[in-house]
Amino acid sequence: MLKQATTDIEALKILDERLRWLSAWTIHHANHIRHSDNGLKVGGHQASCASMSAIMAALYFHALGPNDRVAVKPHAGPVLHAIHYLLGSQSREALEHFRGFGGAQSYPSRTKDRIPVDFSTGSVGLGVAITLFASLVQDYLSAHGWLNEAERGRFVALIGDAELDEGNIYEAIIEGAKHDVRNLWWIVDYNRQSLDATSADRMFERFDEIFRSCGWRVVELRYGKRLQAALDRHEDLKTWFEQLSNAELSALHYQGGGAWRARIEAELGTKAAPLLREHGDEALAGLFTDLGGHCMEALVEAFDSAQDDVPTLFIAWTIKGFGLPFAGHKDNHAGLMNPTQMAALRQSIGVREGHEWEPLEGIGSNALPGVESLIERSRFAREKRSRNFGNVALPAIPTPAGEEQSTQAAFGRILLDLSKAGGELADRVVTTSPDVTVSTNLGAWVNQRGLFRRSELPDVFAQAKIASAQKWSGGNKGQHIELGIAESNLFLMLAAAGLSGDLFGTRLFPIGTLYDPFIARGLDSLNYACYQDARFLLVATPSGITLGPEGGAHQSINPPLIALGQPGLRHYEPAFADELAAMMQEAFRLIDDPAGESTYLRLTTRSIRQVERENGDWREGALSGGYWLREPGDNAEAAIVAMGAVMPEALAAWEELRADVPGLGLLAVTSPDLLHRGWTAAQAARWNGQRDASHVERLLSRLAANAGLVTIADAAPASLSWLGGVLGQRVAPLGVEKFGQTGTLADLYAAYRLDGDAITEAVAELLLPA
Ligand SMILES: Cc1ncc(C[n+]2csc(CCOP(=O)(O)OP(=O)(O)O)c2C)c(N)n1
Ligand SMILES: [Mg+2]
Repeated sequence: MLKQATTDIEALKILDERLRWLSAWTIHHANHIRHSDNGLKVGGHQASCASMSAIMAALYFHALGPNDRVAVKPHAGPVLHAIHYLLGSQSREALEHFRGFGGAQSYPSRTKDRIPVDFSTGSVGLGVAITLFASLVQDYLSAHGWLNEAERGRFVALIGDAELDEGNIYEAIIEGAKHDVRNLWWIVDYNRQSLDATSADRMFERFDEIFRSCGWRVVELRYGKRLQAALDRHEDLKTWFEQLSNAELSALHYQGGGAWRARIEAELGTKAAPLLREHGDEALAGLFTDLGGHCMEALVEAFDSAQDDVPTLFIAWTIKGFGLPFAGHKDNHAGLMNPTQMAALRQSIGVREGHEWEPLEGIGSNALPGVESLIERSRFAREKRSRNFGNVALPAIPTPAGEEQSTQAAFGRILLDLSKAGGELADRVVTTSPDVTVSTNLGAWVNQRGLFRRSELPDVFAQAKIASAQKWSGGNKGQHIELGIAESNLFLMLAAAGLSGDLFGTRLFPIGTLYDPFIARGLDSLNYACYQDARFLLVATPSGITLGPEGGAHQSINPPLIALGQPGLRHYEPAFADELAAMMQEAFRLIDDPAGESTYLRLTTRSIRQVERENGDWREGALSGGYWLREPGDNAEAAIVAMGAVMPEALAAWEELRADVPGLGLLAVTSPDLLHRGWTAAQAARWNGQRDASHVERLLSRLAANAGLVTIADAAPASLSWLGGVLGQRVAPLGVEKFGQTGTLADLYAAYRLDGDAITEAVAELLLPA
């Protein structure tokens, strides 16, 4: 945007006030005016909004360009809605339904809000860090020729000061430093208060050191212009002011001018007499609340002087609840103004009763044209973008050859073959891994496609002719983003790359790999990625006690249950390489389909004999969650239901038992997640008059009504035991319920009851009369 004339500062100040009013009013309306039929508190954060209104006015009506993307601190959501209300992209109706069904969401949501939300926020820390990875994705797209210089932007995070306690932020800046990340503005609303209390003084001194050592510029916006001038004139006052603790400052802001005066008189005596003489109580309070984050001149100047691409942390001093009656009070986080206080605020800014929603109500005719033209100029920048789906031709994914294969090795082969075959999909795949690229079988792909680096990174070992299977040189055409061991970063990287179609108009096909147990380390970030509807393929391998000698610390147990409860993520667990190929093809389709989702593949290093197929009938069932690997007889009394790595045990047991148990079937489950979803969806649909049975109901209805199911998976048995509830059949669940340990597969399968004997015993248990 063009530099603003000085008169715009006045318009920006009016907009700041307007945002503070509209955000407070939106929250007030939801809590005090909208009809409530259950007395449930609606809530909202007037104080957290008030401390950011100036910063956000300066950004959205001055500093942001059309390609810039912003993650807004969750509790300032109403300010973002107010901005879009002024811009004309938010409706009064949505604001009137703030925190109500179908209304503006409490925290900015990409998927549920009608305004363009660049990044959803809510779980503090994650919105901050995703901007860093989005910037990395922007560099990736530029380097690959998918983004013009004119389409590049800056990534802005608006951060609460207490939010800086979240460790994921530091994991992100360490990773960012390795990748020479740029075009970031992180703006801290340093209001010295968290949810519970005022925040610790000691730590804040250190944040700038931490950021600087990661290559950031730190700009501290302590004082507004007026306060700065006053402190410059009174050296003693400045020294005194700067030694106030967070709690003392907040308390004084709350108490107001009289308290400032009494305290200064008591502690500085005659040294401050001239200043006290010049200022009445109200003026004194006004002077000390003129902090950097509330001073439009200071904000505009700071933003205007950071126009290069160096990542910049702005620490803007603010007051929580600025301009509101509970400003500075330590308990104000969820504080709500009462109707009398709201009326006083309304009057103070010249809004007539009954005209509260009018965007520019009460703005004098002198100022109005300036305000209107500023809004007009800012509008173009904030349109909602199309999400860019369906533009990539997706080839069939062939099954790798081999009578014996593990799903993990097959995954590596499939990617290698895809790379060799070339084509648009192969070019759009971007892989990433937190230091387990080699051990998750991505090495061959990386040998082919290279590491992504903005500047050329020679492979020193290769140049020195030291033999190695991994030939990893880096450059700006590379397609693998190597991350340090921080699983939260992996998921944020996948989130950002999985939003590339939305953010940049070019869809990528991100694939991330990690060990299955370490999903838990980044779980909130994974949930965050799914919450925003980012699209990616997550490959978790190895998994389960099938990992044998690696022992209990690396053997995963519960991820299938995590996946069962995770919206936006489809779990597939193949036993055979052909299933895996079909699932990967489906995962790519789901990435590029508006109604799709992300996919989680749980794989293993166990090499098993592949099955012979008579035809391709299994495929549709495998993609829907399961299929009969060995067909049951009509009204069979029992079936073995198995998933993933333990399929050889299930097949062997089936062979052994089939003579004794006529009609015994073997059901291969490929996705408990999909089976469960289909089951509940069919139940819900029946209430709408639809009679279609779900896939799992059709599969299980092949068996007798009182049939017994022996379920088995190298995972928590609850992953499959619920199948008994579908048609009321009996279940003997086998699986892993205790931490694993080292051992051979035979040792462990026997000890944890995942072997043929366990299956045989469980079948007998179900069939023998009690
Ligand atoms: C991961 C996570 N933990 C806890 C919360 C609950 N919570 C919401 S806001 C907040 C304190 C925020 O303080 P600060 O970041 O300083 O924001 P502000 O003062 O601007 O409201 C907490 C603990 C959350 N939203 N996310
Ligand atoms: Mg705070």
